[in-house]
Amino acid sequence: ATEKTYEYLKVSTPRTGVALIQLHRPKALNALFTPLIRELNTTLRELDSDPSVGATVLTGSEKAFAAGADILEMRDKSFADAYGNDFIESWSELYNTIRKPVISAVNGHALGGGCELAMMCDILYCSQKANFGQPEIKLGVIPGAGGSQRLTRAIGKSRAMELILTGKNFSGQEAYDWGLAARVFETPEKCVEGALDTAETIAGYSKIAVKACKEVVNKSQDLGIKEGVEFERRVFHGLFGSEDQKIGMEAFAEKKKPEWTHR
Ligand code: CO8
Repeated sequence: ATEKTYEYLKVSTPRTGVALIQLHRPKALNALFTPLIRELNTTLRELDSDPSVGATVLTGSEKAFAAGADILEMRDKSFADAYGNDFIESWSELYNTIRKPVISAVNGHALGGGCELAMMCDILYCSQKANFGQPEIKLGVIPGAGGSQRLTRAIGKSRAMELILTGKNFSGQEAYDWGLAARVFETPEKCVEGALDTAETIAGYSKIAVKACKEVVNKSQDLGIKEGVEFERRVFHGLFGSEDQKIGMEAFAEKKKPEWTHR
Protein backbone atom coordinates (compact mmCIF):
# COMPACT_ATOMS: atom_id res chain seq x y z
CA ALA A 1 0.00 0.00 0.00
CA THR A 2 2.94 2.32 0.62
CA GLU A 3 6.56 2.78 -0.43
CA LYS A 4 7.68 0.75 2.55
CA THR A 5 10.25 -1.97 2.11
CA TYR A 6 9.60 -5.45 3.35
CA GLU A 7 12.00 -8.25 3.95
CA TYR A 8 9.74 -11.25 3.38
CA LEU A 9 6.73 -9.75 1.61
CA LYS A 10 5.88 -7.82 -1.51
CA VAL A 11 2.97 -5.48 -0.95
CA SER A 12 1.15 -3.54 -3.66
CA THR A 13 -2.27 -2.10 -4.52
CA PRO A 14 -2.96 -3.43 -8.02
CA ARG A 15 -6.65 -2.44 -8.03
CA THR A 16 -8.67 0.32 -6.45
CA GLY A 17 -9.24 -0.57 -2.83
CA VAL A 18 -7.35 -3.87 -3.11
CA ALA A 19 -4.05 -4.78 -1.47
CA LEU A 20 -1.94 -7.69 -2.68
CA ILE A 21 0.44 -9.34 -0.23
CA GLN A 22 2.87 -11.77 -1.75
CA LEU A 23 4.87 -13.98 0.61
CA HIS A 24 8.45 -13.62 -0.54
CA ARG A 25 11.02 -15.91 0.98
CA PRO A 26 11.96 -17.72 -2.22
CA LYS A 27 15.02 -19.57 -0.93
CA ALA A 28 12.92 -21.53 1.53
CA LEU A 29 9.73 -21.90 -0.56
CA ASN A 30 8.09 -19.30 1.71
CA ALA A 31 8.55 -21.44 4.81
CA LEU A 32 6.85 -19.53 7.61
CA PHE A 33 8.98 -18.32 10.49
CA THR A 34 8.65 -15.70 13.19
CA PRO A 35 10.15 -12.69 11.33
CA LEU A 36 7.90 -13.33 8.30
CA ILE A 37 4.78 -13.75 10.44
CA ARG A 38 5.61 -10.60 12.37
CA GLU A 39 5.88 -8.66 9.11
CA LEU A 40 2.66 -10.21 7.80
CA ASN A 41 0.75 -9.35 10.98
CA THR A 42 2.00 -5.75 11.01
CA THR A 43 1.05 -5.32 7.35
CA LEU A 44 -2.41 -6.83 7.79
CA ARG A 45 -3.07 -4.60 10.79
CA GLU A 46 -2.03 -1.51 8.82
CA LEU A 47 -4.26 -2.48 5.91
CA ASP A 48 -7.14 -3.13 8.29
CA SER A 49 -7.02 0.47 9.50
CA ASP A 50 -6.32 2.00 6.06
CA PRO A 51 -9.59 3.52 4.81
CA SER A 52 -8.47 3.27 1.17
CA VAL A 53 -8.30 -0.54 1.38
CA GLY A 54 -11.39 -2.76 1.29
CA ALA A 55 -10.00 -6.27 0.80
CA THR A 56 -6.67 -8.08 0.57
CA VAL A 57 -5.35 -10.93 -1.54
CA LEU A 58 -2.68 -13.14 0.04
CA THR A 59 -0.55 -15.21 -2.32
CA GLY A 60 2.89 -16.76 -2.68
CA SER A 61 4.84 -17.65 -5.79
CA GLU A 62 3.96 -20.07 -8.60
CA LYS A 63 6.14 -22.61 -6.85
CA ALA A 64 4.94 -22.20 -3.30
CA PHE A 65 2.21 -20.46 -1.37
CA ALA A 66 4.15 -21.65 1.69
CA ALA A 67 5.91 -24.99 2.24
CA GLY A 68 4.98 -25.04 5.92
CA ALA A 69 6.35 -23.77 9.15
CA ASP A 70 10.11 -23.46 9.05
CA ILE A 71 11.31 -26.87 10.18
CA LEU A 72 14.79 -25.55 10.95
CA GLU A 73 13.36 -22.89 13.26
CA MET A 74 11.26 -25.51 15.08
CA ARG A 75 13.75 -28.35 15.24
CA ASP A 76 15.46 -27.48 18.53
CA LYS A 77 12.48 -26.13 20.43
CA SER A 78 11.74 -27.69 23.81
CA PHE A 79 8.28 -28.16 25.27
CA ALA A 80 8.98 -25.18 27.54
CA ASP A 81 9.88 -22.99 24.51
CA ALA A 82 6.75 -24.02 22.63
CA TYR A 83 4.24 -24.01 25.48
CA GLY A 84 5.85 -21.23 27.49
CA ASN A 85 5.83 -18.81 24.55
CA ASP A 86 2.59 -20.18 23.08
CA PHE A 87 4.41 -20.93 19.82
CA ILE A 88 2.19 -20.36 16.76
CA GLU A 89 -0.52 -18.47 18.68
CA SER A 90 0.42 -15.18 17.01
CA TRP A 91 0.28 -16.90 13.61
CA SER A 92 -3.52 -16.88 13.88
CA GLU A 93 -3.79 -13.10 13.98
CA LEU A 94 -5.01 -13.17 10.39
CA TYR A 95 -8.08 -15.06 11.59
CA ASN A 96 -8.43 -13.69 15.11
CA THR A 97 -8.11 -9.93 14.69
CA ILE A 98 -8.26 -8.89 11.04
CA ARG A 99 -11.74 -7.63 10.16
CA LYS A 100 -11.52 -6.89 6.44
CA PRO A 101 -11.71 -9.89 4.09
CA VAL A 102 -8.54 -11.67 3.04
CA ILE A 103 -8.65 -13.98 0.01
CA SER A 104 -5.90 -16.56 -0.41
CA ALA A 105 -4.71 -17.30 -3.95
CA VAL A 106 -2.88 -20.61 -3.59
CA ASN A 107 -0.38 -21.78 -6.20
CA GLY A 108 2.31 -24.41 -5.74
CA HIS A 109 2.96 -25.97 -2.33
CA ALA A 110 0.63 -25.16 0.56
CA LEU A 111 1.85 -27.64 3.14
CA GLY A 112 1.48 -27.81 6.91
CA GLY A 113 1.42 -24.25 8.22
CA GLY A 114 1.08 -23.05 4.61
CA CYS A 115 -2.15 -24.99 4.16
CA GLU A 116 -3.30 -23.71 7.55
CA LEU A 117 -2.53 -20.10 6.67
CA ALA A 118 -4.50 -20.46 3.42
CA MET A 119 -7.44 -21.93 5.36
CA MET A 120 -7.40 -19.02 7.86
CA CYS A 121 -8.28 -16.68 4.99
CA ASP A 122 -11.92 -15.80 4.39
CA ILE A 123 -12.10 -17.19 0.86
CA LEU A 124 -9.68 -19.74 -0.61
CA TYR A 125 -8.94 -19.77 -4.34
CA CYS A 126 -6.33 -22.01 -5.95
CA SER A 127 -4.98 -23.23 -9.25
CA GLN A 128 -5.53 -26.81 -10.39
CA LYS A 129 -1.99 -27.96 -9.66
CA ALA A 130 -1.66 -26.36 -6.25
CA ASN A 131 -0.26 -28.92 -3.82
CA PHE A 132 -2.01 -28.98 -0.45
CA GLY A 133 -1.27 -31.20 2.51
CA GLN A 134 -0.83 -31.59 6.25
CA PRO A 135 2.41 -33.59 6.35
CA GLU A 136 3.16 -33.02 10.05
CA ILE A 137 2.74 -36.73 10.84
CA LYS A 138 5.89 -37.34 8.78
CA LEU A 139 7.81 -35.03 11.15
CA GLY A 140 6.50 -36.71 14.28
CA VAL A 141 4.05 -33.94 15.15
CA ILE A 142 0.51 -32.80 14.34
CA PRO A 143 -1.00 -29.73 12.64
CA GLY A 144 -0.52 -26.77 14.99
CA ALA A 145 -2.26 -23.79 13.42
CA GLY A 146 -5.83 -25.02 13.10
CA GLY A 147 -5.42 -27.62 10.35
CA SER A 148 -7.17 -30.43 12.20
CA GLN A 149 -10.16 -28.19 12.87
CA ARG A 150 -10.48 -26.15 9.66
CA LEU A 151 -9.73 -28.96 7.22
CA THR A 152 -12.21 -31.22 9.00
CA ARG A 153 -14.99 -28.63 8.90
CA ALA A 154 -14.32 -27.91 5.25
CA ILE A 155 -14.08 -31.43 3.80
CA GLY A 156 -15.57 -33.75 6.41
CA LYS A 157 -14.12 -35.98 9.11
CA SER A 158 -13.27 -39.14 7.25
CA ARG A 159 -11.41 -37.40 4.44
CA ALA A 160 -9.58 -35.00 6.79
CA MET A 161 -8.63 -37.88 9.09
CA GLU A 162 -7.22 -39.82 6.15
CA LEU A 163 -5.16 -36.85 4.96
CA ILE A 164 -3.83 -35.93 8.41
CA LEU A 165 -3.00 -39.53 9.37
CA THR A 166 -1.27 -40.35 6.09
CA GLY A 167 0.30 -36.96 5.36
CA LYS A 168 -0.79 -37.45 1.73
CA ASN A 169 -0.97 -34.33 -0.40
CA PHE A 170 -4.01 -33.26 -2.43
CA SER A 171 -4.34 -31.12 -5.53
CA GLY A 172 -6.01 -27.79 -6.13
CA GLN A 173 -8.62 -29.59 -8.19
CA GLU A 174 -9.38 -31.90 -5.25
CA ALA A 175 -9.49 -28.91 -2.86
CA TYR A 176 -12.19 -27.46 -5.10
CA ASP A 177 -14.08 -30.73 -5.60
CA TRP A 178 -14.20 -31.27 -1.83
CA GLY A 179 -15.35 -27.73 -1.02
CA LEU A 180 -12.14 -26.39 0.58
CA ALA A 181 -11.59 -23.94 -2.28
CA ALA A 182 -14.35 -21.64 -3.52
CA ARG A 183 -12.90 -21.61 -7.04
CA VAL A 184 -10.15 -23.37 -8.97
CA PHE A 185 -8.29 -21.82 -11.92
CA GLU A 186 -6.29 -23.31 -14.77
CA THR A 187 -3.15 -21.28 -14.12
CA PRO A 188 -1.47 -19.40 -11.27
CA GLU A 189 -1.88 -16.06 -13.10
CA LYS A 190 -5.62 -16.63 -13.55
CA CYS A 191 -5.87 -17.58 -9.90
CA VAL A 192 -4.31 -14.33 -8.68
CA GLU A 193 -6.34 -12.27 -11.19
CA GLY A 194 -9.54 -14.04 -10.11
CA ALA A 195 -8.78 -13.30 -6.46
CA LEU A 196 -8.08 -9.64 -7.30
CA ASP A 197 -11.39 -9.43 -9.23
CA THR A 198 -13.31 -10.75 -6.23
CA ALA A 199 -11.42 -8.48 -3.84
CA GLU A 200 -12.23 -5.51 -6.09
CA THR A 201 -15.93 -6.37 -6.02
CA ILE A 202 -15.86 -6.59 -2.22
CA ALA A 203 -13.85 -3.35 -1.92
CA GLY A 204 -16.61 -1.59 -3.88
CA TYR A 205 -19.15 -2.19 -1.11
CA SER A 206 -19.77 -0.50 2.23
CA LYS A 207 -16.85 -1.31 4.53
CA ILE A 208 -19.03 -1.56 7.56
CA ALA A 209 -21.42 -3.98 5.83
CA VAL A 210 -18.46 -6.05 4.57
CA LYS A 211 -17.02 -6.34 8.09
CA ALA A 212 -20.44 -7.33 9.41
CA CYS A 213 -20.85 -10.01 6.68
CA LYS A 214 -17.47 -11.47 7.56
CA GLU A 215 -18.24 -11.43 11.27
CA VAL A 216 -21.61 -13.18 10.98
CA VAL A 217 -20.40 -15.86 8.56
CA ASN A 218 -17.44 -16.62 10.84
CA LYS A 219 -19.78 -16.88 13.82
CA SER A 220 -21.58 -19.72 12.06
CA GLN A 221 -18.46 -21.79 12.72
CA ASP A 222 -18.72 -21.30 16.49
CA LEU A 223 -22.44 -21.10 17.26
CA GLY A 224 -25.44 -23.40 16.93
CA ILE A 225 -28.03 -22.43 14.32
CA LYS A 226 -30.42 -20.74 16.78
CA GLU A 227 -27.75 -18.60 18.46
CA GLY A 228 -26.14 -17.91 15.09
CA VAL A 229 -29.35 -16.65 13.51
CA GLU A 230 -30.03 -14.53 16.60
CA PHE A 231 -26.53 -13.05 16.45
CA GLU A 232 -26.97 -12.31 12.74
CA ARG A 233 -30.26 -10.52 13.39
CA ARG A 234 -28.73 -8.31 16.10
CA VAL A 235 -25.87 -7.30 13.81
CA PHE A 236 -28.42 -6.68 11.04
CA HIS A 237 -30.35 -4.38 13.41
CA GLY A 238 -27.11 -2.58 14.23
CA LEU A 239 -26.54 -1.70 10.58
CA PHE A 240 -29.63 0.52 10.65
CA GLY A 241 -27.45 2.84 12.70
CA SER A 242 -24.91 3.17 9.87
CA GLU A 243 -24.82 5.90 7.23
CA ASP A 244 -24.16 3.31 4.56
CA GLN A 245 -27.55 1.65 5.14
CA LYS A 246 -29.27 4.97 4.37
CA ILE A 247 -26.98 5.60 1.40
CA GLY A 248 -27.52 2.12 -0.05
CA MET A 249 -31.29 2.06 0.29
CA GLU A 250 -31.74 5.65 -0.87
CA ALA A 251 -29.61 4.97 -3.94
CA PHE A 252 -31.77 1.96 -4.79
CA ALA A 253 -34.96 4.00 -4.42
CA GLU A 254 -33.53 6.78 -6.62
CA LYS A 255 -32.04 4.32 -9.15
CA LYS A 256 -28.54 5.71 -8.53
CA LYS A 257 -25.18 4.15 -7.74
CA PRO A 258 -24.45 4.34 -3.99
CA GLU A 259 -21.49 6.47 -2.87
CA TRP A 260 -20.38 4.71 0.29
CA THR A 261 -18.67 6.41 3.20
CA HIS A 262 -15.09 5.31 3.80
CA ARG A 263 -15.69 4.25 7.35
N1 CO8 B 1 11.04 -25.39 6.47
C1 CO8 B 1 12.29 -24.98 6.22
N2 CO8 B 1 12.84 -25.00 4.99
C2 CO8 B 1 12.09 -25.47 3.97
C3 CO8 B 1 10.77 -25.93 4.17
C4 CO8 B 1 10.24 -25.87 5.49
N3 CO8 B 1 8.99 -26.26 5.76
N4 CO8 B 1 10.28 -26.33 2.97
C5 CO8 B 1 11.25 -26.14 2.07
N5 CO8 B 1 12.36 -25.62 2.66
C6 CO8 B 1 13.63 -25.28 2.05
C7 CO8 B 1 14.47 -26.51 1.77
O1 CO8 B 1 15.18 -26.88 2.94
C8 CO8 B 1 15.37 -26.03 0.66
O2 CO8 B 1 16.43 -25.26 1.24
P1 CO8 B 1 17.97 -25.46 0.72
O3 CO8 B 1 17.91 -25.06 -0.74
O4 CO8 B 1 18.72 -24.51 1.59
O5 CO8 B 1 18.27 -26.88 0.92
C9 CO8 B 1 14.50 -25.07 -0.13
O6 CO8 B 1 13.41 -24.73 0.75
C10 CO8 B 1 13.92 -25.69 -1.36
O7 CO8 B 1 13.28 -26.92 -0.99
P2 CO8 B 1 13.54 -28.32 -1.74
O8 CO8 B 1 14.93 -28.37 -2.28
O9 CO8 B 1 13.12 -29.41 -0.79
O10 CO8 B 1 12.50 -28.18 -2.94
P3 CO8 B 1 11.74 -29.37 -3.72
O11 CO8 B 1 11.05 -28.68 -4.85
O12 CO8 B 1 12.65 -30.49 -3.96
O13 CO8 B 1 10.63 -29.91 -2.65
C11 CO8 B 1 8.87 -29.69 -1.00
C12 CO8 B 1 9.57 -29.09 -2.23
C13 CO8 B 1 8.19 -31.01 -1.37
C14 CO8 B 1 7.82 -28.69 -0.55
C15 CO8 B 1 9.89 -29.94 0.13
O14 CO8 B 1 10.67 -28.77 0.31
C16 CO8 B 1 9.29 -30.30 1.46
O15 CO8 B 1 8.85 -31.42 1.65
N6 CO8 B 1 9.24 -29.35 2.42
C17 CO8 B 1 8.73 -29.55 3.74
C18 CO8 B 1 7.21 -29.60 3.73
C19 CO8 B 1 6.68 -29.83 5.11
O16 CO8 B 1 6.88 -30.85 5.73
N7 CO8 B 1 5.94 -28.83 5.63
C20 CO8 B 1 5.28 -28.94 6.90
C21 CO8 B 1 6.14 -28.37 7.95
S1 CO8 B 1 5.48 -28.71 9.57
C22 CO8 B 1 4.37 -27.49 9.83
O17 CO8 B 1 4.10 -26.66 9.00
C23 CO8 B 1 3.76 -27.50 11.17
C24 CO8 B 1 2.62 -26.51 11.26
C25 CO8 B 1 2.74 -25.70 12.48
C26 CO8 B 1 1.85 -24.51 12.45
C27 CO8 B 1 2.24 -23.47 11.43
C28 CO8 B 1 1.47 -22.20 11.65
C29 CO8 B 1 1.20 -21.37 10.43
